Amino acid sequence: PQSFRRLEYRPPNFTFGKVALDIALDPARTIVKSSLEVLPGPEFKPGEPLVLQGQELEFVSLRINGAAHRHFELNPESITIHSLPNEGREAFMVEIISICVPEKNTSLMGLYVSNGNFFTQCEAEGFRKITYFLDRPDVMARYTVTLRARETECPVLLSNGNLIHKEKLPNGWHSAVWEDPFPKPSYLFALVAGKLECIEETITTGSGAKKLLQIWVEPHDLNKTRHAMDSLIASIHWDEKRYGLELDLERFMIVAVGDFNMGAMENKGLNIFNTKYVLAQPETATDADFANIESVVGHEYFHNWTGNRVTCQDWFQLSLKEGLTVFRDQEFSADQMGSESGRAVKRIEDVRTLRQLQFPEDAGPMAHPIRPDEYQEINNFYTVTVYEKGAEVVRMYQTLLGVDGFRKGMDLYFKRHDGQAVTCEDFLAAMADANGRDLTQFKNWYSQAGTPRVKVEEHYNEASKQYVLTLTQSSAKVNQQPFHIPLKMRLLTSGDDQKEQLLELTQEKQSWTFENISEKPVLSINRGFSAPIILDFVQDEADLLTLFSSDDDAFNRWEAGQKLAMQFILDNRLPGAQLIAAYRTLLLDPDLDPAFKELAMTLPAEAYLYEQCASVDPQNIYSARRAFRHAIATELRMEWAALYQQMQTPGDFSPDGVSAGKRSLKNLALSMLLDADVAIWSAMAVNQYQNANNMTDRYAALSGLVVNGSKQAGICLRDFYSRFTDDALVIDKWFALQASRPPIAGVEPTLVDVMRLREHEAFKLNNPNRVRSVIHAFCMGNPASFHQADGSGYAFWADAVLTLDPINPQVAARLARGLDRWRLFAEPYQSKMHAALEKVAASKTLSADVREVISKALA
Ligand code: BAL
Ligand code: ZN
Repeated sequence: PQSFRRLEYRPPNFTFGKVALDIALDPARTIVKSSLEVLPGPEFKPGEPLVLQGQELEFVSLRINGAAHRHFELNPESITIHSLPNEGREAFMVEIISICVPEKNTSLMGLYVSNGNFFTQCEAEGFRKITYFLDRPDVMARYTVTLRARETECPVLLSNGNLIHKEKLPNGWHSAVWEDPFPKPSYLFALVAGKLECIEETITTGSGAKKLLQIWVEPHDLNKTRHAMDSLIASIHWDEKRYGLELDLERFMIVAVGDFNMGAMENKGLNIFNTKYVLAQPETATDADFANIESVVGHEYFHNWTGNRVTCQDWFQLSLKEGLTVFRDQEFSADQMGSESGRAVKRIEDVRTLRQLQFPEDAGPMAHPIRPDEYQEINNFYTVTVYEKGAEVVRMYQTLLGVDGFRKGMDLYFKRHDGQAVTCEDFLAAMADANGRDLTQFKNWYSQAGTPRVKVEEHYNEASKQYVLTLTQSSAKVNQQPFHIPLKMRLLTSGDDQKEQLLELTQEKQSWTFENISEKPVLSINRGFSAPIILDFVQDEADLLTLFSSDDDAFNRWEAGQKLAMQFILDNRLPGAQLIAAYRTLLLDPDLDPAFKELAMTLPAEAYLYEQCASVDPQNIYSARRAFRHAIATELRMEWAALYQQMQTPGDFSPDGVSAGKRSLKNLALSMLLDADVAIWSAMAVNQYQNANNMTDRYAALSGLVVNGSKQAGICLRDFYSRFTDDALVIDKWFALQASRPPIAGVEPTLVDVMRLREHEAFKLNNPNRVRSVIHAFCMGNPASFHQADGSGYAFWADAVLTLDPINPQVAARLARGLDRWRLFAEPYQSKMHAALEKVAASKTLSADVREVISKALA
């Protein structure tokens, strides 16, 4: 297989000025006429041919400067054009006509049909499936797009930028012309056509300009768009206020589509979204859905500056836009929480995601730096490392430079690079130069994979009242250079006189001496998770209990609780009286945010526990975690029962952070009560299921019944399906809940259910959301049911990867990641996983996407 290497980057030999596309839309035969103004590029050499990428296209004709041109070769993935006018020294026009077949396109890259409407997805390399092109992010051009279609089938015709012309054509066709005033790379191109309707609003931005905002959906979904519109408006205001960045187009559109590989896509002025991240109303969307919509709408909108106005030189730089934009959306969502404790809740959730998903990736066969050096298929590098760890790296700049210093760096970044395609070094240089800081060592975060470990040693001298802290960093991989690690810390003493400080660990080993420390302090370190590291710090239970009950840093308070629970579970111990008392105190504390309590009482995920083990026995971990949880459920049942009543949110539903936090604690209480005694508490859960005025409560009740094997589960599941049969996103939840059910004694294995769900009339292999709700949910989100000693889960996985690959390589490759950590598992799991991987590897027809993932897992 071909590998692409970062250091082999060469600037393009040609580039484009103006691009005019004329697209006659037909599901079976879309004709694309592309007129390209070709100019010498930065690496121009006279006489070199022009090579344009193109995939799955039927070539029709080529003209240069108006005349038919015969000097070209066609390959499956490109066209090479020779004998260019004047050897290509001056601008010339290339006109190519080609045909593609949207209705046959199940990969959902390029132009495709979903529910009768046309959509595109071009990032990273989908544009080449629409027309022949220099399909690389450092070729930025100005686009004019003419869309033609039958008016009855496609009354709505959308593309990037501003609508400049509409016209009726003969034979029931019509056309629309869109012009995007900003040069852009091809990955930001989009078109949408079909039977859609929108809600719209006009807003005035900081400079006084009026902007038209639209959210386009299928007509029956119009009543579920308000929250996305509110989120968009909030995002626009936030980016102005926090970064001084204004919307630059007259019109900004979001379109929802039910068939989509990713969450959403930031095409210039025409964001295309998975319906999952647009559609919400209280009856059909959970609090998590509302929060995700706000965050994804923000994320795509923020890309308009961090990604679109300043884009990536090449795909190795992906984290330049993604890490930065995730950081921005995290900060936006945190601000929307409206309080310090709300911000902390958001931070804990983000770190939890990082540690559950990114830490395993960084320790497994697909580990890569946030800026990878090599890839076979770029689609495989839209990873939690590039996104979430990338965001942590951006956050560390802010920690080191301060919020104001970070803003100065951002200002300089835009001043220098607006309209350019740049690199991660350019971002680092802007941060360094704007603040007069040498950030040379910080570059290691971009080039070294693996989660760094920091060992903590403390020495308190009673006589001299000195406290010495020694930190030693070690990297996960050999031959790595020390990282520049910002660690927020505070010494907690009864005198409360020590302030929070920022330590910068830059050497392998460093010590800090603190004077006049009146008593042996309790160390609170890596506060707010200021660096994405693993702390090797053996803190005794008494200190952890102190932190859990009184650390003023909410993140570390939560962290202490997680560490305590983790130690107990890994030692297969049940919580003792002291820990139960600490939990009780926390639950009864009237000043604590309910959302925080819910996080503090939620145990570390199995995936995170696995990473703490030298050899994983998944069933042992599952049983130990379950027993620990059952003890908390039982011993605190009076508190859970009281909280269940106290946390009711009567009245109209509101998805705000405070109400959502109350619901989350109430529903945790319900789930604990069901865990304590399903026979007693099922009636209350059924009552909540039947009378809920919102999906959060209805779904939580249903989930509690299913997960705990209640006798009422079946009837409620059937009721749920019939209530929501016509709502695809809710039916996804119905599928996902059953595929995520853990093993229950006396109930048939979840895999049997999953096999049945795969045969269900509403299951569709072509729809990524539906596939993810069954297959990915089972294989990647249900460890205790998936990891069976007989290997049945792994055999199912192999079969699913092989079935999905020819339909949609991206969806298949995600699933293929499911056995990444096979070497970490004990026998018999390890051998059975290996056999499943070998089975997939033996296929002769794997996509490049799946081939890369499987071969790296086996390497
Ligand atoms: N650029 C791909 C989708 C996203 O990260 O916004
Ligand atoms: Zn993004």
